[in-house]
Amino acid sequence: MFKKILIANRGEIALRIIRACKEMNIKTVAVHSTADADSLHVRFADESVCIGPPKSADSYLNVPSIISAAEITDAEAIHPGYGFLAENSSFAEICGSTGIRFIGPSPESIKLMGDKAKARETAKKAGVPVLPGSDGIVTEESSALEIARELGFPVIVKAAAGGGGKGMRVVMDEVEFANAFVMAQTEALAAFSNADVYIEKYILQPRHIEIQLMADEKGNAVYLGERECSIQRRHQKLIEEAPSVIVDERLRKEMGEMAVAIAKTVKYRNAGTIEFLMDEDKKYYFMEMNTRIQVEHPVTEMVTGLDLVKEQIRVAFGMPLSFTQDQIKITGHSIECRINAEDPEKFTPSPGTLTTFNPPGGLGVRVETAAYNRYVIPPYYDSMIAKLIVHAATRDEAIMRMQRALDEFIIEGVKTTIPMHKKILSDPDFQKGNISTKFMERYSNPAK
Ligand code: MV4
Repeated sequence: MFKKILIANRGEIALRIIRACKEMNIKTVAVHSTADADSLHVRFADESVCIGPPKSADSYLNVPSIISAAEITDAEAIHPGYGFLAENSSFAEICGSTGIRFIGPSPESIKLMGDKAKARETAKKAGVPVLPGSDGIVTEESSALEIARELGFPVIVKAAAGGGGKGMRVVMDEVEFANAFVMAQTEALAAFSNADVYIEKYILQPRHIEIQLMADEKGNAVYLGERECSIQRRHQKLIEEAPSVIVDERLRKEMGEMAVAIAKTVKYRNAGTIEFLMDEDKKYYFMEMNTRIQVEHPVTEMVTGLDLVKEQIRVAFGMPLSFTQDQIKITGHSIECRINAEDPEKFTPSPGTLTTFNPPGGLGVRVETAAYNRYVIPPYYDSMIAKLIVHAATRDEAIMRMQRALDEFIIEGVKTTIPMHKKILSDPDFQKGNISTKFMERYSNPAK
């Protein structure tokens, strides 16, 4: 096994990875910006290296500094966590060429799935349903309009280099099309230096359901069930759960096998997620693949009893998967609330000092955080300060447990999303499982 791993991240995910390493007897190297010198990930790692000033571009995204840090500490592998360099194919390639194992998929897989138009073609080739849409990218406005007419409105124009909601334009009718198409191209060029866009039929009230995958270098790939991630706002997920109320045993197997087919088609390795959109008739369509460990991975861990980060490290070392498909059983129900330090009305970040930080506990409660009493939230990074995860026998019990845990979670000094989570958890539609990606819109606008 690896003797030493460098963690190219900060916050709760850096701690999560350090914990997995400790339990595997692997030494850890933390990297940090000057703003994070007093962070728990620095404190709990065996060694630490300061890699630059506060701004992410100068520190957590500073590839030469991170590679140098790995070289001077003799780290054999780098775990990128999520965000920052996790889906940067050049970084994965540089790791490889400097003899450092990147704990994740190959640079080729990252690059392929980073191009959402190519990812769509790959899914199609694997026999996975995709939404009716263009064959690859469309450059000419006239042919784009022709395709949109054939699909029938509404349609959505998406940036090939986008994902996660950036560079998308929904077009409700023909009158808006030409303008929206050019706007999408212009936005894509500005945001990603790549104007490529493609077109899909637009689903009005989809659910977002994703399948967790794990694959090794020997060609084994398994699915670990689904996560329901429909409760989101401005393309930021707020609550995730496993399993989804809408997915039964048969559908889980079918979607799982579809996800595995994509993994096998591209010889995928390590952790990955296939995102699907599901319509009101429970028809599902491939949307994107995420080539990283995700924020919401704990809900899958809670219902499978598996440690996904340890498994990532094992397969990156070249070991085979430690479980087979028929050993994976979904037990009970898990919910995660992302606790952000932000003004819940204005959606603006709320940095500052946590004058009180009292996380909940008790049976079936898990808190993933790097915050502590008197911790100062720096203004440079994202606003998530904790993930609160519960596990219980049933969804109803998990909801009750989450409500109890949210009541115990006392954070003072900054505004947080805890009150918003309490409202969602007590919403009759949420409790019935009657949710879609439009839930938060209807929620903040009772007229809908
Ligand atoms: C869609 C869609 C409806 N129809 N594509 C948003 C993020 C990006 N990954 C793709 N997204 C969507 N693509 C078609 N053909 C609706 C969304 C969408 C969405 C998807 C998942 C979760 C939240 C969402 C919020 C708004 C729009």
